[in-house]
Amino acid sequence: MSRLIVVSNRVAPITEGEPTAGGLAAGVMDALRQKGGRWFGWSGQVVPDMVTPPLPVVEQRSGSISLYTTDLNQRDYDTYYRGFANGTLWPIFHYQTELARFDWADFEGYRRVNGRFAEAISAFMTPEDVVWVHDYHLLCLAKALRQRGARNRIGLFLHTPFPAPAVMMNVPAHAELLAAMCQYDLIGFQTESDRLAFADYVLREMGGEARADGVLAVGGRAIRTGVYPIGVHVDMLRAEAEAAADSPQMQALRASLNGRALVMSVDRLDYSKGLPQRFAAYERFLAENAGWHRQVEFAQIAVPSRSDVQAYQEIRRQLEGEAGRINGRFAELDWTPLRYLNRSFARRDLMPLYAAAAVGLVTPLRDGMNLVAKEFVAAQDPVDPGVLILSRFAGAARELDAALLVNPHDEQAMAAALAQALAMPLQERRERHAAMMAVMRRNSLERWRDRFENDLRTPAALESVA
Ligand code: ADQ
Repeated sequence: MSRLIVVSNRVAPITEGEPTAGGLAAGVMDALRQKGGRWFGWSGQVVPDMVTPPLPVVEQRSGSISLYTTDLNQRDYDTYYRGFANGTLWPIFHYQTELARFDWADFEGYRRVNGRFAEAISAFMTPEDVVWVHDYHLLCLAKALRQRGARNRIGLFLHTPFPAPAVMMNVPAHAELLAAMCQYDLIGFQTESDRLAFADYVLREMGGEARADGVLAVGGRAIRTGVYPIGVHVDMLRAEAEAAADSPQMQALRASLNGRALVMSVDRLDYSKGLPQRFAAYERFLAENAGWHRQVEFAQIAVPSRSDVQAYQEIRRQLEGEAGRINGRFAELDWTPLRYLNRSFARRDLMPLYAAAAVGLVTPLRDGMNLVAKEFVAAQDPVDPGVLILSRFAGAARELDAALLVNPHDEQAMAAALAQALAMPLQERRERHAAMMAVMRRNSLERWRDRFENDLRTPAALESVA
């Protein structure tokens, strides 16, 4: 079978003997390990502009896998990563049009870096290789590879949502961007509504045609589209939760909770995750349910990310203010209702925390999938499971419909869901948990990876487009 080349903005570090942390990294690493392959991406390092491209590509080997990384210079980082990818596409793809900024110079930088990646990949790619590209940073990569003569099968998996055409069209470069996406052979989405939004654009704005099996014909090309909800390693997560259930950290937590119910949230600190709305809902819950005072604590773990993008600095300030205000309003000398932690946790410490929580509060305004929701369910003890409150606007809500589904803009409904979750009888908790586990076992991480890879290797015939 032909070799697999994976391309993503960042490459996960290989940590010998340790399972890889996040969903994307774990799924990709497994795929590469099984068949051998290569993974290309940015090293995470930014070098001064006087270091001029092409920047060197560093190869690191681990068994059958080769990792290739390259640095970015400051100008490329500012325009491609901070500018167009995270200042324009991320907010637009999450329907936050007010937060999106656009500058043609950023788009130019985005195209340039996609071109540089293509240049570097061309140096080791053979005509038989199959290329699996990840996420919104690299929408123009297939086009850049084709401009360099590549006729390989190239697929894109989009981890984020894809917005409705009317929202996408806020980006002045939308036509060029979508035309570039149509140079992929396969585009995978987390949910059917993301896939339909993309198809809608291709049909209405580009004069494409759709076939029942998800193939789109446009500009003389056949593009396969499909839905591949990303999953988690359910059994491994539960094992991790059990293994550390009595760690010193967990003993300390239990002692400090002193029998109070724990409500848990874990996110990257991102405006798409709905944290201000969540804090407001918790405040309302406390205001309306005096009986729960001293009986409950809400722990929000939020790891700072993209902190050099202005919108991220603003949301961080806002949350610090809100956390202080809510505690100021309700706290007692022996009770802190909201614990706000601005740091990352190792996964082996996170899973027992999830398991110890009575409620997982996962309420993004928009999310491609949201793996925290799946990790929370997987980590629970099936005999006495916690309750998941989940935003309807997370991709995960399609599968995890046995959660308490909420609209994150509906403060009243979220406060009511908290009260319902905290009081939910054991039998109902077990039933909801079992239903969610059954779906997650079906849509495993292996299945996500295998289905995408198989479809990528299977060409879609243009002739049969009706
Ligand atoms: P993210 O937006 O990063 O991912 P998510 O799916 O929740 O969101 O994945 C985050 C991962 O990081 C999880 O594995 C979680 O455990 C971990 N994590 C988050 N906060 C943490 C913290 N404070 N400390 C330690 N670990 C933390 C993007 C898309 C999602 C999509 C994924 C995968 O935005 O919608 O689900 O890719 O496709």
